[in-house]
Amino acid sequence: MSVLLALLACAGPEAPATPPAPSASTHAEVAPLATAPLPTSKGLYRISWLTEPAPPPLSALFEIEATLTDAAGAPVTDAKVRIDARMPQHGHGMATKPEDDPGVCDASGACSHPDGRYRTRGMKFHMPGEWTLRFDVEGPGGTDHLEVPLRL
Ligand SMILES: [Cu+2]
Repeated sequence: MSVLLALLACAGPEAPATPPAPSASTHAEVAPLATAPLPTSKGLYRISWLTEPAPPPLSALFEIEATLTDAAGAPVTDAKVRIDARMPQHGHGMATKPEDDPGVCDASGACSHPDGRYRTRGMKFHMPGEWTLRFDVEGPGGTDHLEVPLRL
């Protein structure tokens, strides 16, 4: 058994002796923003988000999953979250029309978002440069929004 454990331990990935060289990727500033919950403008909610794929590609479709909580960190399941992106310096938005997933809906048309997760499909950053990702929230605590600057 100890031999097997030793073999398994040896099979694990080894830590690189030197850190990888800085990537020349234009996405370098996007990925770290995707994990930490950020307070919305008025502080009513917190939003964390990730893109699929991550980091978001240039000139290809991607999706965003946002997790919405109240200021105390409890998931908000019955809000509406609209996600959009613009290039403020160019005065234009996306060329695609993103669709916000309605969530889980019952026969009466009432929808909810289990665990406070909201998904938007059909996003595309069609130009490199400065983008602003915007989340508009209509929830039980009121309306609020979050803007996140990104550079592609
Ligand atoms: Cu542009």
